[in-house]
Amino acid sequence: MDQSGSSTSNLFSLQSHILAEESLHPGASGDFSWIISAISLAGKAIAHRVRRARLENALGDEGSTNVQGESQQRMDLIANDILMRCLGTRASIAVLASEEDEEPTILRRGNEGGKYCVLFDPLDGSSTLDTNGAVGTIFTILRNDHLIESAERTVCQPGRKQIAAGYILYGPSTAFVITTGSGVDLFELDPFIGSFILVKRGMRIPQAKRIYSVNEAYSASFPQGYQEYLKWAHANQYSSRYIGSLCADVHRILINGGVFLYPPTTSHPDGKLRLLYEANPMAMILEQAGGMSLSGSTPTLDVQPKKLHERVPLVLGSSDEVKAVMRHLT
Ligand code: AHM
Ligand code: MG
Repeated sequence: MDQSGSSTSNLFSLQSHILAEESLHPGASGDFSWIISAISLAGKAIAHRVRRARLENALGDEGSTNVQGESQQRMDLIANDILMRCLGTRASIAVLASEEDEEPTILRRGNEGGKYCVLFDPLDGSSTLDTNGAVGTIFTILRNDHLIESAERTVCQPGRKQIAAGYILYGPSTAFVITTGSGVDLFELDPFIGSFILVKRGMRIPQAKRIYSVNEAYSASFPQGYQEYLKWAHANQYSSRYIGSLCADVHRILINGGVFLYPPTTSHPDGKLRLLYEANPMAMILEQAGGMSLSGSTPTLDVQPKKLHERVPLVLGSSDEVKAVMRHLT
């Protein structure tokens, strides 16, 4: 693999990549690569279940709602269970927190060890599954602080403190995008050998591209500045692309450029997307790829979370496109 991201005949797996990165840090224990291997195992298992969801009659509502009052899809719960089972066995994890669960799961307390906390949205965009849409698992890894008693307060760290973040996109192929704070790398699952293979190293988002991605049907309830931006974009020959599944929309933007917006609306006055499970991991990836992410006028990564399931407005993408939105908001 060369720096431009073009393929060579070399095969480099996600596992080897993480081990190679860890070897650059003298004294690294290998705990971190165990966590990534658990997430990668979960990703393969979820990809398999997503592919067979209709055959297994696993689509549709479970009939329950999560803590945010949203209906849970059967596949949300299946993906959540797979992640819990894969990550729950890793000795270096103190706390797991899932968008689907009201409370964080404490695996280890105080001096029982556990250097890390892992937070995830098990199956983002699951409402598009019925129509064979692309969905994804979003994850982030934080350092655990043994001195903080409450698990909720432990994981309420600003996004700047994330030590790794990524997503697994279950589309026509299964893509694994990860950053550990030194660039963004893309792996694709080779289903024949069962490994995520490095296909692009050091991804860079195009600086500008006249494409916005927003649920425009809600635009009448957006704050004035967002409406002004959309008028300006219409007058400037922008295109629109919106899948309604964050991983798929962000993946397109990471590769092709453009801007994603989820502003405050009447039904979601703070925005819809969750700071800890959705906004922060995507913001870290976008910033590491040379893009930007803002929540209001604050960089998303600098927002101090107040509670586990907090929501924030989100504008992220190519830096010039995010700045164009901001010019209308201030
Ligand atoms: P979910 O976590 O319940 O799947 O909700 C998050 C999803 C995102 O993937 C997507 O960006 C957004 O909700 C779409 O919302 P809307 O249907 O309001 O446009
Ligand atoms: Mg989600």
